[in-house]
Amino acid sequence: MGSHDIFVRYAHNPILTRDDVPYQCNTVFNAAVCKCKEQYIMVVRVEETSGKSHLTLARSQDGINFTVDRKPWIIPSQEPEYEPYERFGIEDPRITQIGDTYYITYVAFGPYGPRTGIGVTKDFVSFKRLCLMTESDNKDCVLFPEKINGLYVRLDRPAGLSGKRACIWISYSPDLIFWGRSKVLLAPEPGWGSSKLGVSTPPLKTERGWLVLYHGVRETASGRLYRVGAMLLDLERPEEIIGYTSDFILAPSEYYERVGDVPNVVFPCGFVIEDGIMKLYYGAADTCICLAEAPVEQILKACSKKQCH
Ligand code: BMA
Repeated sequence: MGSHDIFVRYAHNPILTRDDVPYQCNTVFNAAVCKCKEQYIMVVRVEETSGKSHLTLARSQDGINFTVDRKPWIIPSQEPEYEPYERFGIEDPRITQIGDTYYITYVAFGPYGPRTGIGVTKDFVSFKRLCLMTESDNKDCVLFPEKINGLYVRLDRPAGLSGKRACIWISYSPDLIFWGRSKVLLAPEPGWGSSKLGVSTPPLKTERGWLVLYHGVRETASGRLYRVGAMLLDLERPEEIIGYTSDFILAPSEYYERVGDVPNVVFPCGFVIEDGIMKLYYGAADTCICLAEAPVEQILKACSKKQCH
């Protein structure tokens, strides 16, 4: 079995398209997911026909058939603290559950560039913003599901050299507001993710370490290719990579991943784990939402490459 065969796609992908949204929009993609009170909850990025995005909720009993809310959930804020930074939209959410609280990180997009916002919900009804936790040109931010050595931990992706060779970084915080001890975790290497990297899904705690899926971008003569790899981080010292995948583990190959508003993109933002299986939800070609499954054990096994310093 090659590492690109680890994930098995749901036979009737895509599971969500704009036709499932009860109001006018251009596309749905890049959705975060979790389970809350036995329901699957998806926080979906909806791109409006204006070109701006907001987040809306979709709910399901089986993780496959989702019903989308009749109106948007998280829209750009009008509060002076946020308005200039969310003016162009809200994109690419990730969910991290800590206790009974769901933390949602999202890309706030505005005239000064993309940055990361974070807010909380307990019921997927109300949503309270906590802060904008990165400066601009920093996105793909995920929060660890517990404090490590007394500190919150996040992974993110500052743009790097004008967006070229952008790396995944790690930072720590006592309160989710003030962040520091930032350092590079993983940098692009020649190969499938040679141009830039970014974290895809929030860290999953396993006996062997924190399992994190990330995307690798390769610039080609006909545009960017977005593919997915995985890395395993030390439980106590998450800035240490135990191993990562030498090959991608998910890549555009199906028609719905190859053709759309942005072709050749698979972009996961969340998963649900059931009986040792990762149900991975991903945006395809920036146009629809798909599902693929893989045994967590197989993904862990594929994280065998050692980092050379
Ligand atoms: C990234 C983000 C994602 C998008 C991807 C492919 O930079 O903007 O939202 O899915 O590009 O277009």
